[in-house]
Amino acid sequence: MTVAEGTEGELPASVGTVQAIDLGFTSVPTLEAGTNVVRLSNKGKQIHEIKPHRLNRDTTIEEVVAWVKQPGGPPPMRFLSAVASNPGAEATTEFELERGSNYAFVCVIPDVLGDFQPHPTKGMFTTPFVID
Ligand SMILES: [Cu+2]
Repeated sequence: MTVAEGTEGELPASVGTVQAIDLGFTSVPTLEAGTNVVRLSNKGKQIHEIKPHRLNRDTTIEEVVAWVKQPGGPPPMRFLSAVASNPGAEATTEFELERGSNYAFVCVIPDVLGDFQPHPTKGMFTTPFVID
């Protein structure tokens, strides 16, 4: 698809920005229970995404990464939304967070500049966080 003309729009207002690099996240805003709009800023050289995941109770990020690498059985998490962005670009995604639940941002894009393994296997996830 080629967009030949039109006016540039603005992204929706966000509570903050998650910055993506090759291959990790360098900043995550403070989030609260309820609706959150978060901006993804891709400073890497390949496409990245933010997928906020709600982790099942007592699930570790290592279990999430293992499941992404080789899915089998019920997933230990549920993703809430997703948005991807090309290098140098930005995008937003909106999702709901619940008090007391455990979350992490994960990018499951394959490493197209490397061995095509999903990015979480290279460390592209955030430390899980609980919403107070
Ligand atoms: Cu990525």
